[in-house]
Amino acid sequence: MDLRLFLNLFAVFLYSTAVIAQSSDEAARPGKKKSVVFILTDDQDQRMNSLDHMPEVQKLLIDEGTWYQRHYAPTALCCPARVSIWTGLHAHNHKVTSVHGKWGGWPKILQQGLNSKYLPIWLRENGYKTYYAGKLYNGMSEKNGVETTTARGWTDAQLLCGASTYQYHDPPFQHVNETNWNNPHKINKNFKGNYSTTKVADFAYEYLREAVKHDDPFFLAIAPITPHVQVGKDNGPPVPEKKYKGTRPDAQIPQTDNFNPGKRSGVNKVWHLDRLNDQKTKLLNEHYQDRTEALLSVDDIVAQVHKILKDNNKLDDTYIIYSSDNGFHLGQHRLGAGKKFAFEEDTNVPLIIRGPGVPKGRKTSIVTAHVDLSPTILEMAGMKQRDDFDGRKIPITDGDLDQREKSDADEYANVEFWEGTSFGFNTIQGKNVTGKFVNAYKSLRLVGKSYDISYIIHCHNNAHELYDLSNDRVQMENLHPAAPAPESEQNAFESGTNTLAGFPIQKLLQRIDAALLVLKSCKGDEILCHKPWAQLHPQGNVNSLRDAMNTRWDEKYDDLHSNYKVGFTQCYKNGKIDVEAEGPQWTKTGPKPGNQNLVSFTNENDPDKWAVSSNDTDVDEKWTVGKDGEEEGWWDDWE
Ligand SMILES: *[C@@H]1O[C@H](CO)[C@@H](O)[C@H](O)[C@H]1NC(C)=O
Ligand SMILES: *[C@@H]1O[C@H](CO)[C@@H](O)[C@H](O)[C@H]1NC(C)=O
Ligand SMILES: *[C@@H]1O[C@H](CO)[C@@H](O)[C@H](O)[C@H]1NC(C)=O
Ligand SMILES: *[C@@H]1O[C@H](CO)[C@@H](O)[C@H](O)[C@H]1NC(C)=O
Ligand SMILES: [Ca+2]
Repeated sequence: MDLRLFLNLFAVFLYSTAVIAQSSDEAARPGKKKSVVFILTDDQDQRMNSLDHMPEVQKLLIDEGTWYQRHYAPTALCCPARVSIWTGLHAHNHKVTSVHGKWGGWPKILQQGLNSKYLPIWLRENGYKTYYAGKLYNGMSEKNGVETTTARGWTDAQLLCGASTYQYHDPPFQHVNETNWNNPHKINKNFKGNYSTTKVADFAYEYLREAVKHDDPFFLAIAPITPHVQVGKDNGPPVPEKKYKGTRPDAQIPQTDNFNPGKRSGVNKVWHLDRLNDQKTKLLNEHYQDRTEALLSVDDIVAQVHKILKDNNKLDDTYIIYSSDNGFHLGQHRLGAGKKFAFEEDTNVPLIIRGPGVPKGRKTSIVTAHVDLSPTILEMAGMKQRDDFDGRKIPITDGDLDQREKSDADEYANVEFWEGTSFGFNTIQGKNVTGKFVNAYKSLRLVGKSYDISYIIHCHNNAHELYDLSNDRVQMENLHPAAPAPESEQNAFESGTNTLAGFPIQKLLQRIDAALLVLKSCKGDEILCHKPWAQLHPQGNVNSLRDAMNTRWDEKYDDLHSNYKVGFTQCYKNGKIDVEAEGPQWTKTGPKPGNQNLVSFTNENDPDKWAVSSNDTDVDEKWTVGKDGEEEGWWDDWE
């Protein structure tokens, strides 16, 4: 199988917000060092309703805390997403774009200096005890030198490391503590007979029981591989714990309009996919059941963590955060099992927070993203924000949530992706699809008072997607003027849908393209990732899409758009960040011309031609399958 990597640019999510001082409730005031337990699952969806099948999450977190229903993974892939979580940086700034090779995984993290610039290091400086149990990053294997240099910053950690990280039985851990970051223990492969999720849980409970004995504040991360597919040997869906196997025979992929739809959707290869046959949808549904059953072991963790905190009178003093590194799709848009797309299934992930001052049973639709988690945890620890953070603290009190919800100017999430993707589960015109394809893109989620928009620009063919999620929650109708259409039919725009939320689509596109231009280049305090309009209108009189749509700005955006379009001049199938190939950039002083000779859009109906029509080969790419088994694909797009 062709293992060259693609760059997937997942849109980074940003939101512009009015500069309103956040009212700090007691619980969140700097100076109070609260403890935090962070439960991070791997590839858990929100859009396929996985949380509905987790009764303890419902009872102890959703009913007792706040559910952030529009929380996004800025890059829908384990390693880039996790680095964004732990550093507060978008992938275009931390530069870890892949799970392996030259572009991602452990070696890249070390090379970028990120092992000494992430959350546990900062928390320790503030007197925290820091603990980790489970999978931290990808590629923490012997091959990549993890036995000499491992993760810093943990008081004590049991990290899933090495070739069998994604095996549900006999999990391998590396024991790390504060004295051995530079000469850690070897990976212990002898947890024979143990089930990965319960072993992670066991280590975590040990840490928690130790931590609650002391007055020191603590941070504990619990990161099982659940419900990631099993990789290495017996590749396939996640393996539920024995006691849960077969207990959820009725769990079913939600039958949304985008589930194996009769009509085509998306762009490029996705547009060309054949509808899945019954045998394949049955496999996907079995996969869904395995995910559901595997997640019950995580549900147990939620219950036990809650119990330990409660028994030790720490519940009122400790936040519990629950999230997943990226989402997952199973059959939506005719895709197989996987992630990496800008579709909501892949990018919109669970985030629930409970703890001191956090409203109970509240559901909020404010847009938040993984880059916001480290800022939020620093706030919980009573620490100052860092200048280079791309994210910002999430409101966790009624007052702050009200304020953010009221603001019309708080609307962005930016998703980006480098790398490629495969379609091994699919056929096109009856033929199996082999190989990996360019899947680099930039995308924007934009949510305001009366609009809910998703906008995606792919490298391949310069294809654009534009969805009105208020009417089309599952992204079936591409409203872009150049959207593909079935032969001899017109696309939605051509057949008369030329407004979105009342805005003329042509004018809307100029504005959101400009916002994305800013966001794809945003950086810490220099170019705020949540205030694109402030860059575009330094006079300060435009704070939202609605403001920017005012006809008085038509000429400005006509002009800007004719000179600076978001796009790519060359596509890569791997994680290479080639700024020169990423079109114009935004800088502190305004737009910077890039090569405008963008890969041109062709609505190519011949899939064979289509597959080779852009220059999608990176000649540098010599990467081959790793020995640690992490890279071996399973059916479609499992990484
Ligand atoms: C760290 O691990 C080593 C090796 O087991 C052990 O000797 C040492 O006591 C541990 N240090 C702490 C602080 O737990
Ligand atoms: C791990 O396996 C050992 C040996 O079979 C067993 O004694 C122990 O209870 C298991 N631990 C967990 C958490 O399953
Ligand atoms: C296509 O893929 C299916 C499923 O993996 C396989 O059974 C079949 O043999 C393949 N067909 C060809 C022509 O390779
Ligand atoms: C494709 O890329 C190769 C290698 O970089 C380059 O030599 C070639 O000119 C490119 N072709 C096109 C059509 O851009
Ligand atoms: Ca993942």
